[in-house]
Amino acid sequence: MANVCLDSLILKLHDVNAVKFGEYKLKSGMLTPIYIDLRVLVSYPVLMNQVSNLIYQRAQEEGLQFDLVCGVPYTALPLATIICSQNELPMLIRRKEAKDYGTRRMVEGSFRQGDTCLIIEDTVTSGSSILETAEVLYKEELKVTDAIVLMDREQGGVEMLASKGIRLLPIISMFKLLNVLLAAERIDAQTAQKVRKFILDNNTFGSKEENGNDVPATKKPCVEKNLELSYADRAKLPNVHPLASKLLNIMEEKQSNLCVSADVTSGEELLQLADSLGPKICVLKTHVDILQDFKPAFSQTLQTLAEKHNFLIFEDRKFADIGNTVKHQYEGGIYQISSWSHIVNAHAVPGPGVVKGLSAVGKTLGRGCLLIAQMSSQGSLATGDYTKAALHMAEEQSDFVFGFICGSKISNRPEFIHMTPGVQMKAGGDTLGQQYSTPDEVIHVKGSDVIIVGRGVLEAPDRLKAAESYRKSGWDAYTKRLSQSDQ
Ligand code: 5BU
Repeated sequence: MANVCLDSLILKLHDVNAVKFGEYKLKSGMLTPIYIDLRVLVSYPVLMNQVSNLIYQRAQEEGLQFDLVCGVPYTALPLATIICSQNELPMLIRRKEAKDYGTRRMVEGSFRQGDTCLIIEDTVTSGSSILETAEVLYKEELKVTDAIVLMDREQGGVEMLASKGIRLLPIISMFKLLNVLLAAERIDAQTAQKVRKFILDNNTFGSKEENGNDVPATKKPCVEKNLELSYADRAKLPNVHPLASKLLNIMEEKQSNLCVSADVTSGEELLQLADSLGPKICVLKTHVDILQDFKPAFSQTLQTLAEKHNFLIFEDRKFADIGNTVKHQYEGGIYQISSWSHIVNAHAVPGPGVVKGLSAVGKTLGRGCLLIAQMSSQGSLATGDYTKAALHMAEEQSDFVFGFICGSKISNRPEFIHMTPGVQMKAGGDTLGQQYSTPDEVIHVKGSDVIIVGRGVLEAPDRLKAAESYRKSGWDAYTKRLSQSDQ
């Protein structure tokens, strides 16, 4: 999505008083220095179309798969209508109250059990309105995996919904809005700062007034704030897994949250990559079973390079069998993965036994495991309840599981590390279902900790230069996230 286009949209929203600054008293009695009221959009058809196009464009860029669209009543309802009408998509209407006559349906429109519904929203504070709508849809046995919002107040909605298995994709963040209005001299620096502070100090659990307006209902301490601890502070947490602590310290020291996925088929090339990119990365990820020439000496040299450049090795083996089998797969065979890879990952599908089996081998060696809670591939089944189950499994076995492979932050426990594959400088995908987000989206918007980049680096004309630019983008996104939570 072109920034220019977003910038001009933000200015237009300001023009039509959809964004107001001053002192506004909310229904709760709380005073707010910013008021967002997107209900006025219905009076500006050109703007309505523009916003609807942006929302649909976002769904396409993300390669979202869905059968139906539902707007959160009322403000997002006409937006969903335009999107569905222009793109010939079936829509659902969620009733706020069941009719007291006739069918008593809470959801109007035709659908089949198991259909996936994309939710559209105008403004998100805590995410509770989206969740409320999702819960009505769940009762009808519909699936909800993604939601798109025009304006994110950045008060915890993305994280709250992620913890419920819904990925929220914001188009305009509050901080972006402030920056654009400040640059255009629509507001002064003092106002921008005041609003930033208000937003960060108030983890408002947005409730929708009957008229559909987004309001902070109660003031709660900013629970999201402690999630914005620095990597170094998280490394010192009492419950942190020793390997997570080591990784967080490496990240801080090398100013790198970049994991390069060294998906090459020659052992020699992989070792060369490890040596040349070593200074730029915190983790080197391997798929040892794609090497044509694996020899035990390979893993020894790789370990030496990991020590030399201070990075961790992550064999992306994706264990997915019963405990007894994964124990053998991890320890034995040709690769003897447990002897050289600091980190491995596992699917949650077999249940807790898979972690128990891996832990029986790896725990005494100081190894750790990431559970695959979500995947970057299109149509992945690791969503919703599955993601929640993986989260629960990790919490139950946090002496060996220290984090997740996921698309966005799914746990509020700062000792868990979130690592995200499917990253390139430009959002998009490949022809085999891979889907890409940008480093900024992954780290700053979605709250993950580590970007995993394969072809973005491997297919670049100069791999070292590409690794440096991913390192910098990932690190800048992290410092941006931190500085916003500090203000
Ligand atoms: P890419 O070249 O950046 O698309 O490579 C991504 C790597 O991450 C590749 O090794 C995949 O096997 C790995 N991966 C992924 O892309 N998506 C996932 O959900 C998981 C792993 Br789990």
